[in-house]
Amino acid sequence: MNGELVPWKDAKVPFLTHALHYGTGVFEGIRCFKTPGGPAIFRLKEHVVRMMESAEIYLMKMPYSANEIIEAIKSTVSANQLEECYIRPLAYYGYGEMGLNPLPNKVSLGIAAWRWDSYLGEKAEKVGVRCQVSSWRRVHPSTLPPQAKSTANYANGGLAKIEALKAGYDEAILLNMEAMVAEASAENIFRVKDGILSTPPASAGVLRGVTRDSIIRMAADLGIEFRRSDISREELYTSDELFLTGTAAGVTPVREVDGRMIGRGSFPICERLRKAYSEVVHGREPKFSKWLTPVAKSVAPQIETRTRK
Ligand code: PPE
Repeated sequence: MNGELVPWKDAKVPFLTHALHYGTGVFEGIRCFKTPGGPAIFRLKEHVVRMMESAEIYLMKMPYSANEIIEAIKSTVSANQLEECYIRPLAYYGYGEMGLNPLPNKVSLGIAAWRWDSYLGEKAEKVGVRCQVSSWRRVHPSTLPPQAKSTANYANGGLAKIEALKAGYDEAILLNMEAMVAEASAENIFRVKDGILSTPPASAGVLRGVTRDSIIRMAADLGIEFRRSDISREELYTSDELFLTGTAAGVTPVREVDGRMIGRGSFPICERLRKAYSEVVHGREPKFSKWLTPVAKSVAPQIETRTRK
């Protein structure tokens, strides 16, 4: 929290924290994986760069440099002595002045790390998830910038997620204001048709996913033909395969959309990419080893005894 390692129970914020009231925070979701060389963080730099850009979009002055945040993330993981974990850095306007203008408030930065194994359910990556096309549209660039990973955007994804869960589905797919597919509530989406892989361009109002980018590069490496192109709602239904990608969710096939089975219910290209992704993140594919940042074994446990005033 703001440059100090503090025990989990002391990582508290005041009730009048600006971001809590007005959604004025930007964040990242990053994962650390177990590799033969010890724990390693996947595409750390890319995540931190995206966070800096999210802040820039909102004119938020980051209190630390990208390199300082990278170092802080590494020491948070190693202090928690976690071999595999999810990492959540959040920069937010803190307690200062209420009212819509966030600029008078100090920007704070916290980083948490914890074990977060399954996101869309235990069996999701193997058997696939059931999705609903949401009645909520993805935020439009004229209302909220979709490419900023801001806490505010998640009120939109949250509404879609609630609607999907209440209707008995696992996840929501949001269309943009042009009625083209944007993304799921917390994942990008890929389609396979006649052996060709595609995903909507950033201009469709999607977050530029780090997993999405990794899959695109890995598909090229595997010789899978790829196009960045808009996907219509009807093209969801006529896909041979659909799958979701995200840091939390990994690479997860979609079994059904709106109660319709996708393709023949098997997902060979998704499975190939899912396995390749697993090899890469676990440090078993030297070609992409530059994507992994090793974490020193441990600088803990002094955080157990330190409290913050
Ligand atoms: N779109 C959205 C809206 C999104 O939130 C995510 C990640 C992605 C796409 C995929 O981006 P990337 O992780 O860089 O491949 N969602 C994060 C938050 C999930 C949460 O519940 O919190 C994540 O997966 O970490």
